[in-house]
Parts: sequence; C-alpha cells; structure tokens
Amino acid sequence: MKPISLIQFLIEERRAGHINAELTLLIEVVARACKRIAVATNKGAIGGVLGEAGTGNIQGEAQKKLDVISNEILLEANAWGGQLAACASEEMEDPQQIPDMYPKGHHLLLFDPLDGSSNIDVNISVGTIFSVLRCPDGVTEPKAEHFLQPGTTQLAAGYVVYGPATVLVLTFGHGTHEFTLDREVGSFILSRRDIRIPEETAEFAINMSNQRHWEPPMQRYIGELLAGQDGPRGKDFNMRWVASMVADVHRIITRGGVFFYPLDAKIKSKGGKLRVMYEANPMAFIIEQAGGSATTGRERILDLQPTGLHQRVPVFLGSKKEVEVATHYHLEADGAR
Ligand code: P6P
Repeated sequence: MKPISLIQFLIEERRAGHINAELTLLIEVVARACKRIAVATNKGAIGGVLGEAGTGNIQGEAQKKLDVISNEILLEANAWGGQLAACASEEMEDPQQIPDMYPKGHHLLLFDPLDGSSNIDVNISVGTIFSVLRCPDGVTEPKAEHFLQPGTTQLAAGYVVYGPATVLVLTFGHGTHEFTLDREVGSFILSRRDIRIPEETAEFAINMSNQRHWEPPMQRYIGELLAGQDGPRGKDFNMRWVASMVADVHRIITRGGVFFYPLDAKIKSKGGKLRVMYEANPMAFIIEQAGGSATTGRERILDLQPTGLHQRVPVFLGSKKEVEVATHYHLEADGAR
C-alpha cells in the first residue's frame, strides 16, 4: 500500500473537517522544526551541542545547549508562518509574541522543546512535546492568562521522540496517530492510525527512589504491584523508568502500561514535578484519544482549570484500569480523612 505522508494525512483531516487550513499549516511547520531538532540531537558530541548552556530557565533548572537550540528552532520556524498569535515554552518565563513584521494567526502554541534533556549527555531518547490552543477572539497581544485554558480546549497535541527512530505522535481529538521519519526522503510517514492502548497492563513506570516521600495511597498501590502474584493483584508486574516522559509515554502508546509522577513530600510545595500546559495536558489528550486515562490521582487532567503558565501537577496516565485503581486509592484515602 502507498505510504501516507504527514501532509497527506493533514489534508485528509482537513477534508474531514477535523482541522482548518491554519492548523494544517501549523502542524506541518512544527513537524519540520522537529526534524531540525532531530538533526541537532543526532549530532551528539561531534555537533558541539552537548552539555550545559551556562544559563537557567524559569524553572530554575540549568539549561542544556540543546534545550536552548531546540527552543530557538521552534520559535524561529513559527515566527513568520502566520498561524500563531504567540508561543509559550518551558524555557521562557513569558509568552513570546509574533514579531510585528509578520502576520498573526488565531492559534497559541505551547511546547517543551526538549523534554528529558538530562538524558542527552548519556544518549538516551529525548523528545519535544507540543499543544495547540485557540487564541481568544480579539486578543492581538496574548498574555499568559490567555493560555490558561483547560486541556479539553486543545485543538491539537503531539510529541516527537528522538530515539533509534524519530517518531511523531499526534491527535486532533479524532484518534491518536503515529508517523515515523523517513530520513532518506525527509518525510514523516503514517506508521500507526487510531492507536488503542490496552485497558489492562502488567508494566508500570515510576521513579522508585522517591518512594519514602509518597503519600500513603501511592505506597499502598505500588506495594501491591511489587507484591506481584503473591499479593492482592494476583499477577507479577514489570517496571521501566527512562526519566524522559516522552520515551516512557511512547512505550505506553506502543504496548500499554502506566506512568506515575505522584505528589511527594519533596515537591508537594510546587504542586508536582510535571507541567500542566506543555507536558500533562498534551500527553493526557494523546493518551485519552488512544483509549487510556490521565488523572492527577484525584481528577481528570484535561478538566483542570490552569492557574499558571508553568503550573505543575501530579500525573497518572496510561492503561485505563491501572489509572483507575491508583486514582480510586487516593480518593478513598481523601474520603477517609
Ligand atoms: P526524575 C524530565 O526532566 C522530566 O521532566 C520528565 O521528562 C521525566 O518523566 C521526569 O522529569 C523525570 O524525573 O525525578 O525521575 O528525574
């Protein structure tokens, strides 16, 4: 069967009325920028792109050179296109306006330009996560508050994982679909349409080194998984933790599983580790469209009313049954209080 390229898929989606012309172009521009990030990332040590940039971001984290490079690639690619009113990024405190010399569009683009960047120097998969919102009518200079829309209002969400293959996973709210980069041609080719995550799984992802800081219901839930077939769950579980959300989520998109970054005493004051606007919301949209679930351990992530551009939140996502069990334990514990 003739391979379907990303642009062909986007035109199909536009003909189906799932996206408009501006969003079609926007996704094409973002995908092209991610191909440039893949080239920069794949150069590794010989590209002079490893190590620290010597700067810090809004999160107070030391920026890697590739964090800054990836952010610049996405900003530069999206400045002149005419589809955006503004961009927001993990790497920038405030939204970036579209320069006056260029036409403005009706969309807001949010991204984590290079998620998991602590893995770059050890050559483990990293990725770009992005989310697209509509710019409120009549707003020509979008401020942070114009981005603070619930995840259910997203028009599109996607990630690109820079691994052995460069893979784009994308949703417009009509299923979750996967595209693999054909480096010889330079095109993303549709490799999986309408992905479905198994409702059951025997594989979980969590950073176990934080166990002593977890809330009791999380201790109980993970304890049951570790007890395996001798415990209340009656089956053995496997564990994976890449410490790169895009890689962990892509494994779940590919074979099922469940991912947790729960609240713990160390990060409780910050509200969690992962950011709502450009990590939790896009990943939750992608996962739900593939038949999975995504909660904070207490409520559906996509229903959250964000309170800040860099707000953090606990994340439980993946195979529906395990997310439901873990969430139930937290709600039950809250109710018992
Ligand atoms: P930890 C990467 O820094 C990140 O934001 C996610 O990609 C990843 O899932 C998580 O943090 C890893 O956190 O505490 O295990 O290093």
